[in-house]
Amino acid sequence: MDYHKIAVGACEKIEEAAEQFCVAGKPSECGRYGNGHINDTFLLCTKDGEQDHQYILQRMNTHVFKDPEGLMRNVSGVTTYLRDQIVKAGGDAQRETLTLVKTKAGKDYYVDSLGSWWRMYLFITDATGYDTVENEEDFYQSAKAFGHFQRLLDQYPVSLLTETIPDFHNTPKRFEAFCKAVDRDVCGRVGDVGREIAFVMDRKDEMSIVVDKLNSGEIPYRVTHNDTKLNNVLLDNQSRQAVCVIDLDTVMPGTAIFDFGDSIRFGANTAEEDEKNLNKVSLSLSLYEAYTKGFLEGCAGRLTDAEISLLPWGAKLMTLECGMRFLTDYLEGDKYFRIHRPEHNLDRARTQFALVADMERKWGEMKRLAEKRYL
Ligand code: ADP
Ligand code: GN1
Ligand code: MG
Repeated sequence: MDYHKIAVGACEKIEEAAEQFCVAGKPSECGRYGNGHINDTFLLCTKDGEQDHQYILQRMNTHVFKDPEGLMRNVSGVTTYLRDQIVKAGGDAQRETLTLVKTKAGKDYYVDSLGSWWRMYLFITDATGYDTVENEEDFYQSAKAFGHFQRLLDQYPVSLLTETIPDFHNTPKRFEAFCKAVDRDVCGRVGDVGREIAFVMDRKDEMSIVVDKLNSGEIPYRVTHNDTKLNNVLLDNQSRQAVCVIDLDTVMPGTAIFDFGDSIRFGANTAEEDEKNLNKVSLSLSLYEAYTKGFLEGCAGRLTDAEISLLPWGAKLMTLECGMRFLTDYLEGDKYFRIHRPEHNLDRARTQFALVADMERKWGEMKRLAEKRYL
């Protein structure tokens, strides 16, 4: 088994970890996989005689997720519940939801000798998570899948869910954390980002627009995904239909408006999340419309009028919030999001703010398209 192909440092104990799980046959290959910003993800291939098998092995990020045990309880509870529903609907549960692979000790995770937490999923074959939208139809399919995901969890008992990251999408609290990072300026970077800081400050009165409505009960808390990036849904390689919503670490009570908004932030941007040339950044209204249609279809009439009218705010606030989070991380020394170059988080923050500015220019149209009745 060739483990030295694997980047060292982050995952010294990968071999030890891989051996703990109940896989078919013997490991034959293992390498980094995907483009997530949080966990260390590996594709593990095994050989059982002539038969090849594939698994996703992940070292969980316990700096980000401080209660990994509660998180794994969530993932196990949610995937078991989804599996039942998929089976009842005559679907293929091994493809349409994540399946945890148990350890030889019968657990859902393994803590290695250095204290890192590991888990394993069956690899969903013949499907891809895209980092950019290749066509409108794909984006529409992803929207249907995220809407449908939320509908499937409509009756999931909220009391079973741990809040894996408290105040994850509490935009005013994210703003407070941002202000604190600016005040403390631990890396001495504030001087270089005056324009970006001013951009955020100019919008401080908007931060609580959605959270206030949740708190007042004008819009409902629902069991939501909370990280609805395009690469967190896998599309079938042949049919290009959505197969499975993945990355369930942030399934928690939240608002449908933010699940909608985070997808727009990532997928309806005409540029990549870390594009340096800001002239390439804009909101594609046709992608926005395709996603709105698919999401409302996936939710199958469950969204209230109040939620539908706030969808544009979901898009704007998720983009602003994510920009603040990237900039906060930049100011604090890049401790949260994985970066691949020195100013990566700053570049990411700038694209988010450029996208917010374009949404402001297109606000009237965004509102009109959200209110259009698609169902
Ligand atoms: P992160 O939290 O770091 O984003 P993810 O759980 O989203 O981690 O996994 C990273 C990537 O690995 C995904 O974007 C996807 O491409 C791939 N992936 C994760 N789980 C599976 C799976 N069960 N089958 C196939 N690919 C997967
Ligand atoms: C992270 O894990 P990943 O790469 O799907 C982050 C999201 C951000 C996103 C920005 C747990 O998502 O909240 O919107 O990066 N996930 C967590 O790309 O913080
Ligand atoms: Mg992910």
